[in-house]
Amino acid sequence: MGDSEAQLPLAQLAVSIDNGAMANVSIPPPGASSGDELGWTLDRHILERQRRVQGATGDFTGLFQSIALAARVIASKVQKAGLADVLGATGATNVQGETVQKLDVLANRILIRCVEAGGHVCVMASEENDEIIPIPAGYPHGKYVLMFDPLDGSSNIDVNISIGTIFSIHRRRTASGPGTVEDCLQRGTEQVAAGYVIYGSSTMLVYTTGDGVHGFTLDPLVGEFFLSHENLQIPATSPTYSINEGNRSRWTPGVARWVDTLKSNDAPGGKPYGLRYVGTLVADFHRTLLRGGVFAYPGDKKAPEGKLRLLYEAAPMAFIAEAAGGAATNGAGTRILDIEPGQLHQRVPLFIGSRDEVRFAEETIAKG
Ligand code: FBP
Repeated sequence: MGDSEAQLPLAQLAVSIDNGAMANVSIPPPGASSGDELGWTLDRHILERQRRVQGATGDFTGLFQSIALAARVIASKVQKAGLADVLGATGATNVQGETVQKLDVLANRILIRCVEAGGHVCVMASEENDEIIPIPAGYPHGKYVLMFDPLDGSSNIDVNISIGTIFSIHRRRTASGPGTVEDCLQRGTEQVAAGYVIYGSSTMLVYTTGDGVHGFTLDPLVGEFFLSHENLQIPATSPTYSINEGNRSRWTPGVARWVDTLKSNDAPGGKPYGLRYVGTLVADFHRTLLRGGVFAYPGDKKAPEGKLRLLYEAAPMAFIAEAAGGAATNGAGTRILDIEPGQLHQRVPLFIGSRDEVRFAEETIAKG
């Protein structure tokens, strides 16, 4: 997929995704209710998109249905985590050097199992797997690449605070057969779609294909996601910042100056900002998407590249933020979506949220 295509509005991107032809298609206008008591299910929303794309193969729809199934299964495990033996650590450490939680492993297995046999992907990659995840022998290789953080916010699992799943979908680069790491190492601009699931007071799935960000809430009784937040837009400004202040001693002078400014009357708007920090990227980003503000996990003296992973944390969130009118950078003038990945699990500093708040961060930090 060339750069120019990555910037195409959804209608044309969807066509080019499925058959490379260009055609004008229309998606239900914002706010258009289904007009009946059912509302828009996630399935119907994706099918509407497919139905209106000439020559669509249904591959993208099939992949999305597998991801949504995995989200429902993981949600059912999370909701009764305290009753089932899924809390606590496994005792193992992952490629990131982090203690692996039982729910990390379970969520990882559920996602792989839900997607591997559908014939929609040629390869997968996960925060929990050192190497790429091949499609099992005997199963077809599809045209998409799926990368994910199966359980985001691991440190909050055992204390019943919101956690999530993050996913990123690309088109394969290699021609056919088993996918390779080359299919995974693509810039964020090349994403076909990205999304996350938040397991909180309710379970929501939020996704974009680059043109419009939509949120669906799971009705556990029906077992289906229903459209509840259509065409989400991040407010351009909002006096809320989100950062782990516990890392302050390791921050660069620029980052310290930025946070100190936000906590003073020199902050934009002349009043100190409010601090909100859950410690789960999905939850901190979801709040920022709905209410505005800025979330940051900067690089610091101990970890110059920060903590968050580019391919399955920062890039998918950046794709969503930009589709919602927001911004996402590394805090030093580089758009997250423009960063060329070199390794599967590479980290990147992340500043994400309201356009003007991210810009203010950049400008203040640059003063050093
Ligand atoms: P994982 O839980 O998937 O490893 O993600 C990392 C993460 O938990 C993010 O969700 C969150 O933003 C960050 O780390 C919190 O880090 P810290 O505890 O250092 O503030």
